[in-house]
Amino acid sequence: MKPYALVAIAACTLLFSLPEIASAQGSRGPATVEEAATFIADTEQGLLRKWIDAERAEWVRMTYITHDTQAIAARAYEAMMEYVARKAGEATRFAGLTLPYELKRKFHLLTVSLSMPAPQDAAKREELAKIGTTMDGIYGKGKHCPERLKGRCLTLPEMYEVLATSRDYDELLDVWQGWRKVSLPMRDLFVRFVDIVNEGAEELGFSNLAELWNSRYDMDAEDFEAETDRLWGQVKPLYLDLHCHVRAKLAECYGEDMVPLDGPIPAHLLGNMWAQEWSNLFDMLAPEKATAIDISEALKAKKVDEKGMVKYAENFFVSLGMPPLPESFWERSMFTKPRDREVVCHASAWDVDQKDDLRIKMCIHINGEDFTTIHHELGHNYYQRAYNHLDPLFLNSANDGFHEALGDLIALSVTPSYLKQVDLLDEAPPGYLNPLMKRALDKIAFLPWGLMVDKWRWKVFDGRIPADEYNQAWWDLRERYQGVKAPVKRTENDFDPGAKYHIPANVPYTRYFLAAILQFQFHRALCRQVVKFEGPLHECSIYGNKEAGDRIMKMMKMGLSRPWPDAMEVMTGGRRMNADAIIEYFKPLHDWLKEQNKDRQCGW
Ligand code: X8Z
Ligand code: ZN
Repeated sequence: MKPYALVAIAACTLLFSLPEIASAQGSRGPATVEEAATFIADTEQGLLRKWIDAERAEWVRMTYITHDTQAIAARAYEAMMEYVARKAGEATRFAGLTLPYELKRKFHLLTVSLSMPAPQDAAKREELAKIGTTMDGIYGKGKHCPERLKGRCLTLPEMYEVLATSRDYDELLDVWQGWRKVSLPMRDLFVRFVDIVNEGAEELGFSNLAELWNSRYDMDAEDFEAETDRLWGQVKPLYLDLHCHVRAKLAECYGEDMVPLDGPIPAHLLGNMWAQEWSNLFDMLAPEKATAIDISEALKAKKVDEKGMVKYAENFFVSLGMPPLPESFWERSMFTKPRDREVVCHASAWDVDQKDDLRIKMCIHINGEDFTTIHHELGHNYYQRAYNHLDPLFLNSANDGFHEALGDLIALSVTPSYLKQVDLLDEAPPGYLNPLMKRALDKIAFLPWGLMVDKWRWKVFDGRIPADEYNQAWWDLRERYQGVKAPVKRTENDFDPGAKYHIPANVPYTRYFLAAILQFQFHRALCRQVVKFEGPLHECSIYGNKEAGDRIMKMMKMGLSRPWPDAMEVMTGGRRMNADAIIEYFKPLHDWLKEQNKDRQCGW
């Protein structure tokens, strides 16, 4: 998803707390429900036009970063921000009217539609749009030029590779530190960014941007925040046991002086630039000696290229009864990093005309990680296409976690037996602990990170973290939630949050935390209720099950038209987010981890 996608959500609660710019008894006489309906219909049409213009400009910018494409994209986005701010102001004329449900919901969605709302002041709006594209451009163009390479520079995907494969402490440290130099020039921009977006949010009736973001979940912002804590509380014991075991193994590899057994883990040793997913450490953590599944090897052995990988993912959706992707998808997508220009490699999925102009933008590498990410991105595309018949303000998922969960749900069905079915494996190796460990290293390791990124931003936006404590507060949260620490001293001259894409790109992050929980709820419901699979959840694959596909389609087609618990009910029969499915999924591994940890001192 892109930073500005019309991620809205939620019903009613905030509609009538809009600022009283004009009252229902304005100069044109008392507002009526009919007028409100016409106003929203017109606004939606205008919004759609601005949105498509901005999408197109963004596509060009992200696939060809230059001074001019940045300026063009900033202009298009500015126009959209101007439109939303103006229309939200005008909408207050209808405050106080008793409106039919759909209409009431649309008024609310309009106010929360932008993740980056601008104030009505034109100069500030222009400044904000420019800051947005500048920060994103700095990230996209970022490189690290280590001395040892004598003038050759590493791109972020090349640094991923080092972090994934090297076990040399100093080499890892070099790329970890090197990448964090890229975000230094963002710091002042970000401080200003926070001021301006908060002003934009305030003009829409929110106390700050965090409140606007968290008002998209069909409940009060405060209740939503408490909900995320509740979910974290459910999964924390599992995370602590995984952390404990991984730390012990890292200590065996690097020595206890480098990885003390009672403290947080140095963040550069976990196989990933942000220590957010740890499956690249699998070789040191495989519980069973039997050969582990290596999708990278299988893809290479079968000579599957980048497009071929996307074809595998498409085939999965087709097996569920969904139509193939349109021809234009194959023509317009960006699958590999162009050699002759700067692009934003961070993967994203698009529906440029909000109908059928589906695309992905990725710098695909032939490996298992990108194989999963492709499923993730196509999940966005299939979701976008499923709700494309709805009115513009409903063109989104039930909440943003649903959008992020969909493709991951499909990837959960990429089991050893599925890989055998599609000829990517000759034989599924025996044992269940290896595939579970591999998955836990991604899904369970991710949870505290998925939560803390926005814990930091919520506090930044509401002022609890002042600008001169940005970096310290970031590391406090990383240590508290993830149990990781910076390997070298950090100061307020650094801006480590900016080294993660979603901060400069201003993409809310809690969606991924929710998705990590939701995808298992969806998977369990489909496996138990539709596939009627009675074995362990990690062995279930919905591949080829059209009834499962129908249920997913039914949920996706609802888009954002109903509160998310309705969509949840369609998918699972229940109405709450709950971590019991992810806990059940990993129970066999958790039991094994507890056994491994029984003589260890866990925690930090
Ligand atoms: O940003 C993404 C997707 C695009 S929505 C590739 N993800 C998060 C990340 O990379 O940090 C997927 C997992 C979490
Ligand atoms: Zn995504």
